[in-house]
Amino acid sequence: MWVVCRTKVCDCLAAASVTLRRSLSLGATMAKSKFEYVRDFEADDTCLPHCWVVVRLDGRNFHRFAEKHNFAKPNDSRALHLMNKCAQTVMEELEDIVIAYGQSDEYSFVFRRKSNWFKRRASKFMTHVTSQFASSYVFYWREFFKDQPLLYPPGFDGRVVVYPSNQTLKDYLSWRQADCHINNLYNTVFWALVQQSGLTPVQAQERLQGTLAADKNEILFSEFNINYNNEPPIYRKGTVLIWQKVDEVTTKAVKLPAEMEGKKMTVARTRTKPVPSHCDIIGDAFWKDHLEILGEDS
Ligand code: DGT
Ligand code: MG
Ligand code: MG
Repeated sequence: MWVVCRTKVCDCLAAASVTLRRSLSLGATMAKSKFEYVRDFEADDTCLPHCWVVVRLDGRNFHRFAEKHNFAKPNDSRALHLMNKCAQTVMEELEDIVIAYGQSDEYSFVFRRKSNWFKRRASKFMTHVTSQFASSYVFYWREFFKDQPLLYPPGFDGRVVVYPSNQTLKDYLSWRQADCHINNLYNTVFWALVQQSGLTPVQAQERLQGTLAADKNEILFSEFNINYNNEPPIYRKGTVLIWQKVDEVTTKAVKLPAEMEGKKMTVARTRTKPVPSHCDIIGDAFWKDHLEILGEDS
C-alpha cells in the first residue's frame, strides 16, 4: 500500500516538474522571441531634461461644434467654465503639472522641469493629457450645458513643445494670452456690429479691416457704450490655473453619542487645489507673486 502511494506521489511530482519546465521554457521563448526586434522601430521621444514640457490641446473643428451646440457669440460662459473644469480634472488626475492656461477651445499644461513622469516620454504626456481632457469634456457636459444635449463626440488635438528656459516659457504663455486679447477684442466689436448695428458678417469684416486696437476700443465705446476694460476678465484674459491652498468646510454624518444622534459634524480642512484666476500673466507682477511656479523645486 505504502509502495503504491509513494509511486503515485512520485508520478505526480514528475508530471508537475515537466509542466513547470515547459512553462518556464515557453516563458523564456516569449520574452525573447524572434519578433522582439520590432520594438526597435519605436521612436525615442524622451523630452530634453531640465526643460519645461508644455502640452497644448485644441478643440477639433470647434467652429462647427460651437454652431451646432448654440454657443453664445462671441463668448459662451458655459463652454469656458466646462473647459476650466476639464483642465482642473487633468491637473488633479495627472502628475507634475505646475500651471495651466486656457482660452477659447485650447488649453496649455506646463509640467515641472524635473518631472520624470513616464520617463518624460512626449507621447505619454500628450496622450494622457488630451484623452483625460476629452473624456472629462463629455463627462461634465451636462453639468454646464443643462438643457443643451451633446450632439456628437468632440475631439481635441494635442502637441508637445519643450521650452529650455524660464523666459521662453513665460514668452510662450504671454503669446497665448496676447492671442486671447487680440481675438477677443476683434470678436467683441465684430459681433456688436452684427448683433446690435445689423451689419452682415461681410460688412462687419470690411468695417474692421485695417483697424488698430485703439480704433476697435473707440468703436465699442462711441457706438455701443462698451468700455472694453469692463468686459468680464475671463473673456479678456483667459484662465490661469495654479495650485493653491483652499479651506474646505464639509458637513459629515459621523457616529455621535446617543444624546446627539442625528446631528452632523462640520469638518474644516485645507486642501491644495488648482484654482482659476483671470489675471495678467504677461507682466512680471504675476511671476513675482508666485515665485514657487518657476522655482527650482516646482
Ligand atoms: P481646428 O482647431 O483647426 O480644428 O479648427 P477650429 O474650428 O476649432 O478653429 P480654432 O481652434 O482656430 O478656433 C476656435 C473656434 O471655436 C472658433 O471658430 C470659435 C469657436 N469658439 C470657441 N469658443 C467659443 C465661444 O465661447 N463661443 C463661440 N460662439 N464660439 C467659440
Ligand atoms: Mg480648434
Ligand atoms: Mg483654437
